[in-house]
Amino acid sequence: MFVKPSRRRRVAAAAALGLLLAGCAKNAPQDTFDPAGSNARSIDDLQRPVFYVAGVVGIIVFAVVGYAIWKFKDRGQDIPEQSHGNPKLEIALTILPAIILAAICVPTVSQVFSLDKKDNNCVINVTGQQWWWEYDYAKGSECGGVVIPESIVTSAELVIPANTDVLLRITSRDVIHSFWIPRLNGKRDAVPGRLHTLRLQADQPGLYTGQCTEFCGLSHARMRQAAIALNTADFQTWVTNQTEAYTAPEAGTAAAVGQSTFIAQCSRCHQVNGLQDGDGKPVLAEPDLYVLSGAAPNLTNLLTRTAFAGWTFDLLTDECRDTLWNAPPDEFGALYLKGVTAECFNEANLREWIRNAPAMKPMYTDPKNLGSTGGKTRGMPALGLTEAQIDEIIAYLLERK
Ligand code: HEC
Ligand SMILES: [Cu+2]
Repeated sequence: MFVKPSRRRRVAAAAALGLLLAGCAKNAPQDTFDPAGSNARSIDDLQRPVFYVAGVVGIIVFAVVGYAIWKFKDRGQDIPEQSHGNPKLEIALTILPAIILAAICVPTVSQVFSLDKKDNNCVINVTGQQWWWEYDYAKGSECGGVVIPESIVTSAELVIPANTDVLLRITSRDVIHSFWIPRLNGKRDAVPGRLHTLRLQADQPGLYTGQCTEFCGLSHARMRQAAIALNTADFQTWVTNQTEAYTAPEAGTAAAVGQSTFIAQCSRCHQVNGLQDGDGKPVLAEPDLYVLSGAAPNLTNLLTRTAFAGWTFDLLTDECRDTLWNAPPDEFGALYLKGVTAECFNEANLREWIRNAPAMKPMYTDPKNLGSTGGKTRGMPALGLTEAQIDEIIAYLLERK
């Protein structure tokens, strides 16, 4: 059958648009139009009517402009009679938008103030840096009835109690970043030297993804984050796990060898809480001496998290990740608290990272470029370890959860 090219093009365009829209509707974990908590919902409740009003105004404006273009197109006709001024129309067109803007302004301003309420017992300090987020749960905070017994420092995943308003205090150690979990609230910039607050609340247990939304350098696209909401009992279990005392691996095991390799190779940058050297002295990380931002992720309970390095690379195999992501709310917590089990461990990702991190995530850690930063790296350098050393470290990390 012969189809005119113009018609074919129109059909193709319609099909492409259809596909695009279908793509939006399916598998969109960062959909602002699908709020999952009270803060995000109050924004959504406001933006929808505003969008409709603005949409109607937009359609009217486009229609009038279109009509004028069509009607007064130059067809060689005489120049029409020139007129000047129409006070009635001008006054009407000044007052009408003023009324519309005032009507939108009142709920918007009151919304801004209500979202900015800072009274909260659950305070989590959030620090952005190139290119990951650090979370520090303030000691003594009360989150959904659970008291944080000592500061918990973690990265990649922000674990929060479901159905509870938590207050984030956001800052940055280097450049400006922006914290955003679209289904839980709007964006908040992380600015060095300033503290900005943001509330998060999730109605149900589950996983809510987000990403840094202020361009922050080379690996900006690999600076993601997730909020993990757990019910109160599961959140209590998580807090207890995170604050458990350190247990050294049994002497003679692969993990014990891994502990010494870790001390030799990793702990100048990465803290593992409670770790001691052979003489029983605490091993304390000094990332400020080696890393430009002055920090590196705390690795105490690495394998309780599901992804690493700016929540970009999975610690779970694809299958286990899909199971977790799609778990119904009442099963999610138990599954998450299992951490990275042996059968779900995505070993290839972690090995590759320890072997050569900058190959997975560009980080300006080229030794030739360190002159301008006083020898400090942005992000994690390649350490030139042997495969045997990597085995030892993995065995050690697998025990730490
Ligand atoms: C010179 C400092 C430095 C050294 C030494 C170092 N790292 Fe890192 N590491 C970093 C920095 C900085 C990051 C954050 C990089 C990012 O996500 O962009 C990081 C990230 C990581 C992460 C991801 C953690 C998370 O929660 O996102 C793991 C795992 C890791 N390093 C393991 C190791 C291991 C194992 C060693 C020792 C073999 C090691 N690192 C040595 C600086 C270092
Ligand atoms: Cu960033």
